[in-house]
Amino acid sequence: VARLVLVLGDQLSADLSALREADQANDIVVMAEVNDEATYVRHHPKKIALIFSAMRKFAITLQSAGWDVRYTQLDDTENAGSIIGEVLRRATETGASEVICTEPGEWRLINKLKHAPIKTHILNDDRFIASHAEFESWAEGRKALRMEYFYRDMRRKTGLMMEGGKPAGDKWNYDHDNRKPAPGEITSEGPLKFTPDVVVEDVLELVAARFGDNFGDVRPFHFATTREEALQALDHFVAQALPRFGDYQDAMLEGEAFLYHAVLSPYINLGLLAPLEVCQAVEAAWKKGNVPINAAEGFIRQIIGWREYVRGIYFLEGPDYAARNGLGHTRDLPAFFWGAETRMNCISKAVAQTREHAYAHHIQRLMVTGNFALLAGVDPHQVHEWYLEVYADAYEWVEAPNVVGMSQFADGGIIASKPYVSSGAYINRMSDYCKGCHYSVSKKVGEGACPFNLLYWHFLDRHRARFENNPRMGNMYRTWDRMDKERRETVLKDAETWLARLEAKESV
Ligand code: FAD
Ligand code: DLZ
Ligand code: SF4
Repeated sequence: VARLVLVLGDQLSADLSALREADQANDIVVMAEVNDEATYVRHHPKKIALIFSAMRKFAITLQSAGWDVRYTQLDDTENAGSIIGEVLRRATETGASEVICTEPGEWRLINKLKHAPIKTHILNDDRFIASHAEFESWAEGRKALRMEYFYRDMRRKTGLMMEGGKPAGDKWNYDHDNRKPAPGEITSEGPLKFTPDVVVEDVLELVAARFGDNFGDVRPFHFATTREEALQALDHFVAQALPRFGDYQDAMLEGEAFLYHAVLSPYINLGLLAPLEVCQAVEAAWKKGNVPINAAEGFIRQIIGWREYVRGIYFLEGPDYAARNGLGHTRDLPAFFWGAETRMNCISKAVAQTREHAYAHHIQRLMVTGNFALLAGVDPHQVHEWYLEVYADAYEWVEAPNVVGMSQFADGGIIASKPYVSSGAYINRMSDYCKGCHYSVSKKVGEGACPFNLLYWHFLDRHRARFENNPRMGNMYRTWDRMDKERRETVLKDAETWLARLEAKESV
C-alpha cells in the first residue's frame, strides 16, 4: 500500500529524510499551499510568493525525477485549507493509511502532526550540522550556553577552516576585524536578481489578489526559486560580496539594503541550499586566496555557529519559548513598524526597506528595530510576530530565538549574556542614518534629542534590579551614576514625555 510523503514548504531538498525513507515506486508525495500556513501570521507577500513559487518548481523537479506528486494550489476548489486536512484528503483519494514526514521547524505544526488522525512517522530533519541529540548533549550540565563554544565544536566536526586540529590562523574568531563603519561607497552589485518566469508570475498574481493587503510589496520580485538559481546566487555572493563581508558586516547605509551581505538565508531556510555546501564554497574561496580570513571565518561562524545554535535552543527550550516575556514588557508595537510615519530616520529606513525587500540585515534587525522595541518596552510576543511576518527567511525555529532571545532578552538571558541595547551613538557610528534625521544624535536631552539616547538610560534605570550586578553592564551603570542627579532626572523625564507621545500616537 502506498504511504504519503508530506513535503512542507520549507523542506524543498532532494535529500530530505522523508524522501530518502520513501519508496519512489509506491509512495506518493503530498505538497499543498494552504490557507492555515499562509495566514497563521500575516506574512509579507514576497515571503509567500517565494515559498509558493519554490514549492511549485520543486514539485515539478520531483515529478521529473519520477515521483508521483499530488500538489494542491491555494485556489484549488478542493483545497482543505490546512496541512492535516490536505493529508487526510489525499489519504482518502489514494487509499494510503500512513504518512512519512520530516520534522517541521515549528512546534505548532509538530503538535498538529503528532495529533493527526492518521499514522504519522516524523523523521529527524538532518539538513543541519548538529542533531537535536548532539545539541542536547553539548548543553547538558553547562551553566551558560555560549554560542562560541558550540561553534568550536562545529568547526571540529565539519573540519571547516581547520588545520591539523587547530583553527586556521590559530584563532577561532576574527570578529574583532568585522566592525568597520559604513564605507563611503559600495562596490558590490547586491544579490543576483532573477526575472520571474510564468510559474512565478502566476504566483505573484495569486499572492497580490489574496494577500495584497498584508504589509509588504510583492513586486518587483527577484528571488531565486530553484536550487539551480540559488546556487548561482551563492556563486555570485562568493565572487562579489564575500571578500568585504567581514569588514562591513555591521555597517548600515541609506539606500543600500544589502551591502556585502549574502541574502542567502531565504534559500538555505527553504532547503534550496545546504548549510554545509554554502560554507564549503566560502572555505574554497578563502583557500584560493580570494577572500580574507576574517570574511570567511565570520561567514562560516554565522552558519555553523549561530544558525545551528539558535535551532538547538529552540528545540531544547520547548514550545513555550516564543511566549516568554522575561522583562515583563507590555507596550503595543508602534504603528511605524507597519510603515506609519516616524521622524526616526533609522527606523523609517529599516522599515521601508523591509517593506520593499522582505529583507534587512542582521544589524538593522538587532540594533535598529530590535533595539528600539527593547528600549521602549514593547511586548516581545508582538515583536516576535512582526519579525515572523516581515522577513522572507523567517520560520519560527530561527526567528524566535533571534527575536525573543537575542534581541528582546525575553528568555531570561539564555542566548544573550546582556541585552543588546544602545544609544544613538552606536547607530551613528555604524550608519549614515543620523545625518538625515529630524532628531539630533548628539543631543542627550531636550527637544529634538535622539529617542535612543533617552530610552537607553530609561531602560537601564527601570531594569536596574535585574542588570546592575551583571558584570558586562557595570560600566553602563557607573556612567549613569556619575551623571549629576538633576541630569538623570531630566533624562528620565524627557524619556517619559517621549513615550507618552508615542502612546498618544502623536508624531514621533
Ligand atoms: P549574512 O549576514 O550574509 O549571513 C550569512 C548567513 O548566516 C545567513 O544567510 C544566515 O543563514 C546565517 N545567519 C547569520 N546570523 C544568523 C543568526 N543570528 N541566526 C541564524 N542564522 C544566521 N535569520 C533567519 O534566517 N530567519 C529569521 O527569521 C531571522 N530573524 C532574525 C531576527 C533578529 C531580531 C535578528 C537580530 C536576526 C535574525 N536572523 C534571522 C539572523 C540574521 O539577521 C539573518 O540570518 C540574516 O540577516 C540573513 O541575511 P543574509 O543571508 O544576507 O545574512
Ligand atoms: C510559511 C509557509 C507558508 C506561507 N505557506 C505554506 C504552505 O502553503 N504550505 C506548506 O507546506 N508550508 C508553508 N509554509 C511553511 C510552513 O509554515 C513551515 O513548514 C512551518 O512554519 C515549519 O517551519
Ligand atoms: Fe535614529 Fe537617533 Fe540617528 Fe535619528 S538620530 S537616525 S533616531 S539613531
